Amino acid sequence: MAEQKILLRALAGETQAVPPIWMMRQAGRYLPEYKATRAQAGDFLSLCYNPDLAAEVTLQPIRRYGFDAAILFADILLIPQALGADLWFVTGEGPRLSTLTSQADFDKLGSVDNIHETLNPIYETVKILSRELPSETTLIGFAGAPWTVATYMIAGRGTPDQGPAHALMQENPAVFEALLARITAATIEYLSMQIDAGAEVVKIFDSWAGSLKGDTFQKYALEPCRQIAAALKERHPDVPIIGFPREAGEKYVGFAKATGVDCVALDNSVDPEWAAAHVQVDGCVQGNLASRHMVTGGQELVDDTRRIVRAFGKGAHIFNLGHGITPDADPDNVQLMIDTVRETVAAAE
Ligand code: 1CP
Repeated sequence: MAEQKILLRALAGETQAVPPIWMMRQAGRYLPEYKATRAQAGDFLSLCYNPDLAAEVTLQPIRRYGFDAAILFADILLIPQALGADLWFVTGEGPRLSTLTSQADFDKLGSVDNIHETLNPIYETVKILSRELPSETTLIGFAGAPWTVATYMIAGRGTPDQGPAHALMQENPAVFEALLARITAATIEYLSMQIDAGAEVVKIFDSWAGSLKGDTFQKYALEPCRQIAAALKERHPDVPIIGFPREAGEKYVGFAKATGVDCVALDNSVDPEWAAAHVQVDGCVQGNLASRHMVTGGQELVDDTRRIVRAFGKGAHIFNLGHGITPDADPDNVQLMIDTVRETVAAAE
């Protein structure tokens, strides 16, 4: 049997001399080759739904940097669109969707059985990637977590405090919970199809988990993630799952055990030594370099990278940023990060 890929070994709990490396949003506007392919596609959604071009932009950062994992190029907002919400992107501003604030709005959503009509091109992209990726590179599929996806569906756009979603949770809990259940069911089918098409790992992005306080975190971040993980593990027991309850703070502790995910991705607000002691004790962790270093570079990038590699070096770790790389990042700083990870390990030996 071929030796297992290094990212899969980390997810299985193995401590490695050099941690596998990839980067959230590694395909994106900081890369000139991405901008060129996106221009060829026309707009962002046309790029997502064009399997050849979506595979191409997924491969670009692998060719440039040799990352240990490729993440499927798509977006978490394709699920709302597949459920019948209108979705468009306003240049320079971000996504816009039809809003969902009442039972009548909820009743207009389509059924989970019909999502694949919209999402078939995404499975096609996964198939192309599993043929074309280098044999040592792991293919990661993904979806948004139900709460994060719901925040966009309810407000119709990104919001700084997820206010409209919190309001619906208070004012109409029945509709709010029905929406979360519909997204949860759709996400299970979507990720399962990605796995059937060749995704070797899946990641669940709960970018707005941090705004769920008290028992709402348990009900609307942890529980949906547990349901998705349980359903996927039943169908695909060998496929590892990465959970990312961003800004969960102390609630990162025990998250992997409570949900059944194999790895917890950490944002950059948590201290790496603290996370090694309290989160990594349960298994693999991913993260947690601040994305701003990809813009500013220099000695601070080197120092923080070294600190993270050392803090997590005694357990299973996937080196990554704490959030996505931003369009103003300098591609040379990404190379500096990769070189620093490898040199730090060599220096410690
Ligand atoms: O063409 C462009 O540059 C548009 C920017 C862009 C990109 C590159 C968007 C719009 N989505 C993506 C791709 C994307 N989105 C990936 C691809 C794979 C990779 O990482 O390389 C992934 C995994 C996502 C996930 C995603 N989309 C999240 C979760 C992760 C996170 O960043 O917190 C979220 C919240 C979205 C929604 C979204 N899509 C795009 C934007 C600008 C946003 C955020 C909108 C907002 O909150 O205002």
